[in-house]
Amino acid sequence: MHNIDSYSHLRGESLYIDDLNKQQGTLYGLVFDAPIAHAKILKLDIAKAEDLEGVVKIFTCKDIPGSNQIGGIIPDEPLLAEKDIHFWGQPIAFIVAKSEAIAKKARKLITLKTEALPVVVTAIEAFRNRQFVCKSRTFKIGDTAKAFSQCDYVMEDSTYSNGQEHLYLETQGAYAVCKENGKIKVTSSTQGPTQVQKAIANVLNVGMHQIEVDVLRLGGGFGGKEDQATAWAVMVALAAKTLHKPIKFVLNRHDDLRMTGKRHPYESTFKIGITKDLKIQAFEATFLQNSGAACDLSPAIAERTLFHATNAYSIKNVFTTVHSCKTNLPPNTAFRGFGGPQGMFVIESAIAKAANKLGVPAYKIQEANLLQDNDVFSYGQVATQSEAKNSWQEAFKSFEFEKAFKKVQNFNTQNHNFKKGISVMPICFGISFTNTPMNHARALVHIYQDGSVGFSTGAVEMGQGVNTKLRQIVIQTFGIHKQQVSIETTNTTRVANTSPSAASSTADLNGKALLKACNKLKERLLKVASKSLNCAIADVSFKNNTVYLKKKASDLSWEKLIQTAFLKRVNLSEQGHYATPKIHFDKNTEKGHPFAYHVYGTAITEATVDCLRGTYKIDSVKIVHDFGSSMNMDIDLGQVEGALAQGIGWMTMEEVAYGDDGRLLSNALSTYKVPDVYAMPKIVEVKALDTKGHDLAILKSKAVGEPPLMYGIGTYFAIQNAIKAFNNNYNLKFDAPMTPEKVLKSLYSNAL
Ligand code: LUZ
Ligand code: MOS
Repeated sequence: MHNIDSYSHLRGESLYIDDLNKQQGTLYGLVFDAPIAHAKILKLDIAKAEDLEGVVKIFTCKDIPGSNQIGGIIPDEPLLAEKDIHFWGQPIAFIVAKSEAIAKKARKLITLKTEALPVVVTAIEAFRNRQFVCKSRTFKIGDTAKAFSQCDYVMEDSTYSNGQEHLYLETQGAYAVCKENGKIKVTSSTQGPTQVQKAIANVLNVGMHQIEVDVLRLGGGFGGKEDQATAWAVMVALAAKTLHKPIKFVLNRHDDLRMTGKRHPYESTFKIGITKDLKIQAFEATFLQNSGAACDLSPAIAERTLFHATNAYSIKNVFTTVHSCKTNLPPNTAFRGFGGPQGMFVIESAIAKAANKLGVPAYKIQEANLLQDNDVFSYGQVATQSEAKNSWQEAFKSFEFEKAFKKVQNFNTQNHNFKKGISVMPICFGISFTNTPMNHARALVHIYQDGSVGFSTGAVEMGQGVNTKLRQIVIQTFGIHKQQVSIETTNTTRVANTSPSAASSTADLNGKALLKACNKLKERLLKVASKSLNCAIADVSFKNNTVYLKKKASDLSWEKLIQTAFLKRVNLSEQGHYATPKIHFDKNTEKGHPFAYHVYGTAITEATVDCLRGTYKIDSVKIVHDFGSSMNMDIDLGQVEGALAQGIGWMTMEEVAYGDDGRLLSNALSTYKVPDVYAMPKIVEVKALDTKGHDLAILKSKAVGEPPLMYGIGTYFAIQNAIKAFNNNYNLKFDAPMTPEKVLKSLYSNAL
């Protein structure tokens, strides 16, 4: 089935916050933010700005009726700064005016006197100062010290991976309107409607029942709207409540880039121990996460780094620690992969380092250590239905790896100014929120008298196609036409207490809740049908809008059946609740079974480096991916290709840059390069691994949002291998992104 949004997307008819019908009298918001990264506020003067014709009110922390606090995990993040500024772009005041233009003028009239404090922008500096946003964590298994002493080779090095800007096409925004009796409705571009509802209630000091949050769809999220859509929604709600007026606020791109956090940069060190037969006996890593100025989702992201620190490998002795370092950057946040990619880059770097030392291709080491059933992860979960070897072998076979590897070697002996590199990147990604209590969802289904169906879940559509998958579930269960089924907006008054649409789990959690609701209705309707047709329930089924009797169409149509049920006063509405079974995790022992299942796959990447210029082309990425039993290959392929592009961007070109003063330098698309169609590999091939799928995946169709991003890591090592082929004296560096500047330097580093 096509993505149900493709029709309106293509015609420009899909609605976003900026397209909503505005009520008469709508006012416009704009944030006045900190023009300095770390300081004491001496004096904030809004008088002149407030006097400007058309300015209605300027809100500061003093205008907050409840708690000036929007921190999700830890309450360490004020909505509007009070006495101190902790990052450049931190919201200080919220201007409400009759037009955006007036609000912009007013912003220039606000003056701020500050006393500058020392600015920390790197994780290492914060680490040395012992500045953290939360507790450090360690996962360990076996005895690394003992294992290292028994290894033939032990290597250590450090790595860096930079942040990444989400660059959702739709910037952050929200629209608030007043309803009767003090209630407020906020339409928000958020992945987490309940989170927004809760934060608004807290800041306004009202119950959550006073606040309705509605989400139609997002123009992209990628994690950037899991936590960080909240502030703007709270601001418009605060203004609406105070002024009894509708308030709209959509950030312009510059403001959005400056004020919001990004993927966490990581500075890491590793130590890897390996034996002559290429077995990785021990692995240690210390991850310094650049968390920014507030906690946000950093602890959960740090945790996922540890969960994925050994990627798709079985390593018996592991000791990994992560420190969430507090810096004066905007709070860094969720981004597709959620700390997993940062962890995987380090183990892949360690393997590349070991391979270089041993004089073997990295794939030999990777291959010798792939995860098998009954292997134990450092966090205690036992691997089952591991597809690490299967996807690896399938990729080698289908894409003729040995041949391709030799071809690259031949090319390199015959060419001097161009060199090719090839790499293999296996992935293993755990599916579930690592915070076990978040793994549940609900759905609400109404069958109307005419047989059409409307349903709601907690899932937020952000381009990933979840609405299409959900609609498929209803269509399949009732055996009706797709035109008869529509999905409603995500709304906190219809489906409450939702987890954010995140962790690749949205279709699994909401889909399973929906399936349960549909099955309850179906059971009821089968009874009605069996009575009408005077036959056993077991003989009845629904297909092609018709009730089937023992595989033959009866003359009872779906519509007639629904009418009959309605007249018999059968309940045609139902809700479903799903909580992932089997999962648990103990944060004291750091052991458990946090993931419903893992997603696997293997990517083979080839790149060509222009050794005069330092530029490169990704020739091909060929992937065998574990979709389980895909319920929608069109959508799933789109997810794999999109995630790959985003992974390649992170690894090769997207360079988030802050000055030493904490100011964002890469503050526009002229200074921040995202992959475009020319940056994509000339060839992208994706082959589905043939498996039975997993029972805890929706209709056995595995989660697909995040895992394929990590195929992009292969690009780094393909380019690095090409550099090695050109420059014998090159000392491997693990410093992502691998920009052409860095490639050029590496090509000629240590040259005589
Ligand atoms: N969000 C979250 C996530 O709150 N917990 C997670 O485990 C997670 N994983 C991936 C992406 N977002
Ligand atoms: Mo996320 S990184 O919001 O799944």
